[in-house]
Amino acid sequence: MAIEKYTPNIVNKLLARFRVPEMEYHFEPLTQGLINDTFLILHGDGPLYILQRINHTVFPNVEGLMGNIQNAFSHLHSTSYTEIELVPTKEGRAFLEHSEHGFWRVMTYISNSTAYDITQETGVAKEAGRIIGEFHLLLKAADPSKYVDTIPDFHNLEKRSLQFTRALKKAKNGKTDLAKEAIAFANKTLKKLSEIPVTDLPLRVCHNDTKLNNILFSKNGNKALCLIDLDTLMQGYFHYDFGDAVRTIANTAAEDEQEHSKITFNKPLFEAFIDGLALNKPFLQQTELDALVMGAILMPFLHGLRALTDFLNNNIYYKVAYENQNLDRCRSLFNFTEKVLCEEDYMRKTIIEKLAAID
Ligand code: GN1
Ligand code: MG
Repeated sequence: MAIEKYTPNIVNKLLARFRVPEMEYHFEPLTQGLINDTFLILHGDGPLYILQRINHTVFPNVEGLMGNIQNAFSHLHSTSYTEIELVPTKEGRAFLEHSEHGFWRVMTYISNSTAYDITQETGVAKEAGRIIGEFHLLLKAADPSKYVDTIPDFHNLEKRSLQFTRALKKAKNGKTDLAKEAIAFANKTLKKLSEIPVTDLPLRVCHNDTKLNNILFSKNGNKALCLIDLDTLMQGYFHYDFGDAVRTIANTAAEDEQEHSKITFNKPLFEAFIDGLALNKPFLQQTELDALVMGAILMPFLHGLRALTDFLNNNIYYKVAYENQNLDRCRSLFNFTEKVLCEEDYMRKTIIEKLAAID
């Protein structure tokens, strides 16, 4: 159901099923996410918790998903990484399964924190790189095979391509006409990407959704604190996390920006991001370094392709604010992909300069 349907009464009743002190709470819906329903829980002026309904259609294995998060939390201890805690239900479980309202969890809110959808600040970009590096460094010890696939083939281009082709076959002419240019770009880029050989990459526990607004920063001082939204935490390759970060850090426009002249590949932000990553580089192997440029192309393209597929499927996956929003997202993401494609040599050079010199 739409997020507005959760009345204060329902939210309070759900919250009361968790081990939180009994007092007066009020809440604010947080509407940035496209999948889950999220509420900030406050007491007076102070935000204390995040209460979230896990979208069970998108994430059928909630038990496995929560197990992944608990497992990862056991590795994410460091003085330079802020820990988020899961608040258990009164029965001691990591999540609540409610007969009417579905699956819910509660996490502690990190006080004086903030997140950015986009940034112009190289300091923010550098910190984003540092914290993603730290996240991977800490999870280096984790065994990927112990993590369930919360969404199988999430970043598998071949599977995403099949879903796209299927949607294309079923879509009405009006839709395919409107998306004509995007469809042509999708076909051309799918061919190009399938020709790039990628071999011998180590499987890691990845976040798989490392867009900038999934990084918490301190409100004053712009220190990156930690990564949030760990639903897609599962096996993956490092270039997924790299590419998804680049798509939202080196691009200073919104994901669904309709004015394409505002979409740019910003070199100072890209370089700052790599500088931050370099602070924690010991976890990266040569084959992974070699795949980074491909990751920076793959991820915006893959997201654009998914948005296009959902547009053709009549918006069955992502929340949309208006009918053609998925097409706008796709066009914007494809436009950024084109701009990234022009910077292949520059990215390769920068990566070698800043990351490859093992000292
Ligand atoms: C979805 O709901 P949110 O914003 O956390 C999507 C991500 C995309 C994002 C669009 C499970 O995440 O892959 O990056 O929308 N998550 C899933 O930016 O599909
Ligand atoms: Mg997410």
